[in-house]
Amino acid sequence: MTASSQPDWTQVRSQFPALAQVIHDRPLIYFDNAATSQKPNAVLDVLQHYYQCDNANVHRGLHELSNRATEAYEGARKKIARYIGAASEEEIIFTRGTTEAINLVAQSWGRKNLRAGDVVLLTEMEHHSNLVPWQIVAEQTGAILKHVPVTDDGLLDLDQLEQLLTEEVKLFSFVHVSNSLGTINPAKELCAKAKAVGALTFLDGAQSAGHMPVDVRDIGCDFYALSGHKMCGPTGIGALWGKKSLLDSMPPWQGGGEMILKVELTRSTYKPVPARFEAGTPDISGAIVLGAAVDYLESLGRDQIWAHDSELTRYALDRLTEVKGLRVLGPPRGQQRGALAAFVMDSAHPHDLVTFANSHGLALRGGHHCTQPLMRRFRVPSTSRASFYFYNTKQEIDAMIEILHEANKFFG
Ligand code: C6P
Repeated sequence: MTASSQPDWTQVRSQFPALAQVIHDRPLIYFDNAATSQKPNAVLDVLQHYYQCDNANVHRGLHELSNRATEAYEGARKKIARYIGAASEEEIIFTRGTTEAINLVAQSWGRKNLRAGDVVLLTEMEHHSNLVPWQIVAEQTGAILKHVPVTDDGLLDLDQLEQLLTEEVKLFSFVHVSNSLGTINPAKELCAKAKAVGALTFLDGAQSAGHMPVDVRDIGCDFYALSGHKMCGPTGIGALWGKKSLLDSMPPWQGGGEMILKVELTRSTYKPVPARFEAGTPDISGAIVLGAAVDYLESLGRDQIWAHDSELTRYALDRLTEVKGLRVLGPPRGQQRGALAAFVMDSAHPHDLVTFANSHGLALRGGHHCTQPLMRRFRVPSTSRASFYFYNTKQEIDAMIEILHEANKFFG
């Protein structure tokens, strides 16, 4: 495969056993990829191999299995570092996912550095996992939370951002790709603006890491978080990336085995990063399998995945205009957006629509998508969301459009 050529997507799809199912007498159409992606055989095989052959605790044993597990676990850290353009694998901390990565920084960096009156700047389009951890640390420290508003087109209001980015802002934490609107925020530009007032930046990469090329050093952020399960890896594993100098300056947020140098009855000293932030037995198999998912995505090509996802999304947005009474939230057609379309339909409540879709073998997500303030901003209780990945097809989108026409008839 050359840099510009595309993989054989039909063949790629055949590597995902979960997609070959029949649901309610129809072939499964899995359009809930923003919630979690399906897993290819190449990834599932690594999970099975690990437990069949290499299962042992890491960093502790001097026996063969432990050495193998440790090598594979630390190897996965290297793969993730390379995947997002980190300067070194020491900058990668394994977490349960994006949520835990944000909580780690809020409780470690936040509790150490935030003082009463300091501002943590967020946006109205954040997932709850980039709102609630800051609410908790704001209560603990007296820091103030401010939010960049969202325009009717689902974009960040950059004029307002200029007003909000004052020297009181110590951290600007924002989502790279919105899970509810599909908006792609101009991360590099926003990080440069934040840096100009001396603020650190945290980029929530839950919806970007698996879909588009990401280079954290080029973007210029200070922290980046990802969730393995949204990028062909397992649930329960993700990663926090942070600049080494910052991570070095941060205290541990959880204590236990493996993160210490020396323990006395009343005090302890801690290992350097990343071990300092990985207390207890980690999700060893999860990390190793996430490494396999990264290998898999790289074998397809990051640019190729992004081009294909974008093509599917453009096609879906065009075809959704044919459905009567349907309104898509987020950036207007023609603007680049993440691989999803969230919409409301005049004829049916999102929960009824998603239930109807399920009875036709179509997996959509209905709800507030953990962005309640954003739903309030757009005056909708919830939306239906179709989210795509590289193994989806235009034929599946055509089938979704037919199901939505049928839903219009059914709900009248
Ligand atoms: N969004 C969705 O269906 P975790 O749960 O830690 O893996 O990811 C949290 C998270 C953080 N930020 C963004 C932008 C996200 O989309 C998510 C997860 C899922 O949209 C589940 S609510």
